[in-house]
Amino acid sequence: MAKELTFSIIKPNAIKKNVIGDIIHHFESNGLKVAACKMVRLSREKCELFYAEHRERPFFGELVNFMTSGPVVLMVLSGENAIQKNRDLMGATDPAKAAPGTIRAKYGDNVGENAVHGSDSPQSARREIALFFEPHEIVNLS
Ligand code: 3AN
Repeated sequence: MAKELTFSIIKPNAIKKNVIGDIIHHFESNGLKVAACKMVRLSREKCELFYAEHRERPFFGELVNFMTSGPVVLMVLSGENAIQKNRDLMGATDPAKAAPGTIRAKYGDNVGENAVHGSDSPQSARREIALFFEPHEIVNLS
């Protein structure tokens, strides 16, 4: 399996819990490396663009309100099978259904405020990374 890049967000509820370090530790201790990282407050425009595929869903407004309610940490993670590995470490979308020990089981509050985002496919990873990072901001880790 070749090295992959994936996109990760630590969401506002996790930032409030002061667990950025523990979440990054989940990644680093499971073979993923942080190839880019920044803390920002998302604009509504950028957030709506990011979640464009969910625009028609009933929870869209609530999701954008939450994701713009405080700072988030945006990261590019690098490693073997990084997209699936990150999703395994996050756990199910609904924290109540997430396997014990996963990031969402530990720090998710509900299906909306679920602590972390991770790309779900190589196409999404490419799109999401390009939305937030310039190529020169991503470290080439070997
Ligand atoms: P995942 O993030 O696990 O790939 P998606 O793509 O189904 O899950 O949903 C994207 C985001 O939309 C989720 N991370 C979550 O924050 C939010 N979301 C999904 N379903 C709901 C829901 N029923 N109510 C509120 N927010 C939701």
